[in-house]
Amino acid sequence: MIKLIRQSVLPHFGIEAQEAKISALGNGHINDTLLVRWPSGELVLQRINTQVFKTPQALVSNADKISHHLCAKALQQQYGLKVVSPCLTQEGELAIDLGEQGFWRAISYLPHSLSIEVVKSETQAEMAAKAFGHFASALSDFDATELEDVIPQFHHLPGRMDMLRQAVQQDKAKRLDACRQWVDYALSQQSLLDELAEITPQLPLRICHNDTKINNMLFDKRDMSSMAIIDLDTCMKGYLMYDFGDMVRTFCSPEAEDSTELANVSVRPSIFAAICRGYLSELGEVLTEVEKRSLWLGARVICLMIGVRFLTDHLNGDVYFHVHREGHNLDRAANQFTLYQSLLDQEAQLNACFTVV
Ligand code: GN1
Ligand code: MG
Repeated sequence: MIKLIRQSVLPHFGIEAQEAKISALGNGHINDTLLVRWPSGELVLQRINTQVFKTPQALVSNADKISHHLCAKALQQQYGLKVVSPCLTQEGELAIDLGEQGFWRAISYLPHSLSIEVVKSETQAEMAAKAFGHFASALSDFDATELEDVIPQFHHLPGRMDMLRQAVQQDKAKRLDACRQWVDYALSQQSLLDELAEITPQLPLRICHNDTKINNMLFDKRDMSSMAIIDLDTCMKGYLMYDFGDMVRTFCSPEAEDSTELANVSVRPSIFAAICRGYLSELGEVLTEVEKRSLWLGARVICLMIGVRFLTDHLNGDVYFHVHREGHNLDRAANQFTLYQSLLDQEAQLNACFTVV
């Protein structure tokens, strides 16, 4: 891949291939992300996974529109974070389509930035939730119809449950027997679908980030202040309860998403409370009453749904998420179902956090 980048990608950005140092960046499960450094600059290069993002041109165009909007807000002193912007090719394009050899795009690299994988303190959680809330608030006046749905029905639990049922039926990788217990667990959570069907029609569609993982918020490593929200790949219209839910999912556990130390996987209530404080400090005035009530549901749906997605991919033979070991997707699913169960077990205590805010 490095040879291909040097020969066919870097020249489009006017970068002298021999002078460039290329290294892997981040922990994405879908795209390949690299940091390219050369004597007079640096950028982030990505090969978009076109099996997952079937309209990559829409993805780069969406991200471009969002970064324009945020830059305009920043100029009016209404957006206080840094913005990651696309780096155009020498031909003035947002991406390079090399067909079989990939769809490539570049974005600016933010010096002094730091991402974390596990939240260590309430302060980190509150700051990150505030940053994601600030991002959503800055996009609240953006015309949602301008963005294409890069992945239709992305956060759609009924559809994800159907995909799991189909994977079970096909059992393509012959792994069903060994994970039947988790399949039964996931399918037994049907009642969540009824709750969802009742509340969803009452919610406004807004521009959402749709991947508010802790490692998609950058800190400034010089003083650990909030720096930027990154990974605009799945920014599209949706329900903010899911952005809240993905923060709960990725901030609250003391273990990484794929840890097999299931005894340690649980929701830390103090971190949950910090997310509520941070997110609502930015969005308290923007959200409707029903939206506020939907946040608890969003947390449960997101945790269950990602478990369902990992389990489905395990049954299908690991064709969607990158895996780094045998059974990786099953480990992730078991971890996320455990986290989901911990949410259910602490319902009363966690729900009380909303009334304190
Ligand atoms: C994927 O590739 P990454 O890490 O940005 C996935 C998210 C999941 C996440 C799980 C397009 O995001 O939906 O929540 O993995 N992105 C896509 O960690 O499916
Ligand atoms: Mg992402």
